Amino acid sequence: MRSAPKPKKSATHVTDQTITSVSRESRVFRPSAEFQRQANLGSLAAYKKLYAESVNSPEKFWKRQAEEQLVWRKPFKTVMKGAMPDTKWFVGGKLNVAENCIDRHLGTARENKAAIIFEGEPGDVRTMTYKQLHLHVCRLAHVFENMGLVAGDRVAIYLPMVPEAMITMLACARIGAIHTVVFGGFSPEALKDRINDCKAKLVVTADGGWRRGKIIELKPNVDKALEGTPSVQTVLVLKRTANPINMKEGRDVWWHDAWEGAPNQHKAKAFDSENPLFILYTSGSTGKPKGVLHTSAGYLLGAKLSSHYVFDLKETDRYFCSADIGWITGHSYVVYGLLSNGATVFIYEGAPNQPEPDRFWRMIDRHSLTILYTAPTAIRAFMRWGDNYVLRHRLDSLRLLGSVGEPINPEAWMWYHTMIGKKRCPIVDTWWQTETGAITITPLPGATPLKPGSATLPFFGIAAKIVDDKGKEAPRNSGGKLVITKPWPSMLRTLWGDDARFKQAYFSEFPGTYFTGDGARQDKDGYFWIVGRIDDVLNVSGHRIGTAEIESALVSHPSVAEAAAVGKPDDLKGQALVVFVTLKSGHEASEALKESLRAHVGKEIGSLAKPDQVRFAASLPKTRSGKIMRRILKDIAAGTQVKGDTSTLEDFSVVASLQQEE
Ligand code: 6R9
Repeated sequence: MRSAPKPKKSATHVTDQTITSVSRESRVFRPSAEFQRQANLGSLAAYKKLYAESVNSPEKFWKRQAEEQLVWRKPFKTVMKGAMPDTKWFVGGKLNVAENCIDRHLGTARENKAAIIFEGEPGDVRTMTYKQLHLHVCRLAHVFENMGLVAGDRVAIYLPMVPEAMITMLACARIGAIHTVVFGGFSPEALKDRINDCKAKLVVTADGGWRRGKIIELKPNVDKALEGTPSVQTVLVLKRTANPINMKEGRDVWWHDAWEGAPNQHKAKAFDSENPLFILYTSGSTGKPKGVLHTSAGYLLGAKLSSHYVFDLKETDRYFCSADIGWITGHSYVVYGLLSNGATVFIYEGAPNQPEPDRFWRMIDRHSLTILYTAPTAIRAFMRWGDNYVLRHRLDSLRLLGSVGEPINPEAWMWYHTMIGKKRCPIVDTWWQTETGAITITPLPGATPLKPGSATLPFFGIAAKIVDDKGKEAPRNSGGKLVITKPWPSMLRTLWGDDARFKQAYFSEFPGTYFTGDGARQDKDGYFWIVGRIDDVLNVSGHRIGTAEIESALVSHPSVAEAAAVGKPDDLKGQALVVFVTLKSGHEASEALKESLRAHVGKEIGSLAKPDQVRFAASLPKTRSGKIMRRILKDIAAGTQVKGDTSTLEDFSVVASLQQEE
């Protein structure tokens, strides 16, 4: 294993720069009395009291929450055991996660309530009640068992955003199989790597999904990936588009065939609190994506409790989260957190501008949706498409808005607040990560005064701090590294198959403390202002992309000698991806080669990782020990003056020649 590099010096200076631009923001928006009156938590004092208990007496706090929020088959004996990072939660307890999301609502007033409302891109709508969802999940659980799947087996899910994606996750949970959802935009190569890393036995996919009026060819991608995946025995294929596909005899099975005759009641087994629930791959600063492992009770409790408080869930809500289930937001805030609370979840299959850029607003009015949770990159796209698309619609069913994935710039916040929320809806800017499992720093909408651009205050149980490079708490208003000093129930347990990398990546910088990889500052009121990644991870349109993954994809191209990937500030995407490439001798720089390199990265990783800009260079700036100085390339990409210490640069003329190009 390669060890994670120490965060670069550049981090601090980027941090400082961005801090000045957001530190001018001084507007405060208090919750309205009307919202407060109906809120699940209606005052800042109430938040402070519960928060203090949650961090000062975590065992007492989490015991009560776990008993109240979850349905246990066997009560736990010990709330938490062992120090971070090896803390075990709710030891001795047994439960079934799917039962906690579905069966608990049966026989109650929720039984015939809509669990899922689905709108396909072509406009088809399906509603599924909790009772119907139960029948579907039970049948699929039988299908899985008939295929010979047992608890602990891995299942890769490569599906469009359709109810069956949620059903598949829940059927895995029901039988104790570990799911790993791979976003449909990832390439066959990326899918293959993930399947091989966790040795999945089953792949669940579809004959396609709709996106921008076209069919996403999921099955051909699976066929290609499976040329190199010896662990896979079966592929279950859902018919969604009736797109012609090849079915491989003895391996591929249609969902509707397997389903035929499967009983619609299924007796769920109870599993230990720490039974693995899912693996989700996410980019790190070195090497291949990391298989973040989440377990059952702690994860579910974090997702459920945060959904209740952050989205202020009420029985009558109709909640829309625009994230795909391929990301952690889709896991915690489409599936587990919402269904365990018995909420109605709206999901949409396609693109936000299909057939026109008002699709979201049309759906909000059509289905009377009350909560919208989306990403700043989407909000900035809506702004760019123009107010007229919004003003055509009433949007009067909305009562709460959320943002996730990257820092939201105050301008986008204000637009979201005025144009979408009509100044009536609080905005919850939720900071969290694949690794934290659940929302970690966030306003509670009936309690927390909002400041545009700030994720505000820590959620219950989260001991968040800003520290300097030595781990000492940073003074208010000075930038530093965001860490969490105490364990919390929904934190990741390890990286699949690589516990050493888990400890190295998150706990080596400050032993005993979780390092988030983000830079941030806390203002005089203790509010957190997140700046962004300070490691070699980029955030392009809210998606995490490791520079190491991009670089290794580029150097696998026959023309490329060396490559360096950096982010460049971008009005729409947050960060745009710029790559600097040196060529092997005998290879000529050309526009056609740029295109072929972009396509190559798309093929290796997926189109979400295609560079926005490819720049050819004679050589790359390096330290005397041979390390590429990415912070210099960052300045060059942004077109700003090269700042910071350049004394370790091996050859300064490289910088001058790079600045001249392009
Ligand atoms: C949930 C999710 C995590 C990284 C995280 C940070 C950035 C997420 C944010 C935010 C500022 C917010 N991030 N939410 N930055 N404000 N509200 O996005 O998980 O894909 O693992 O990304 O995203 O940099 O470290 P994940």
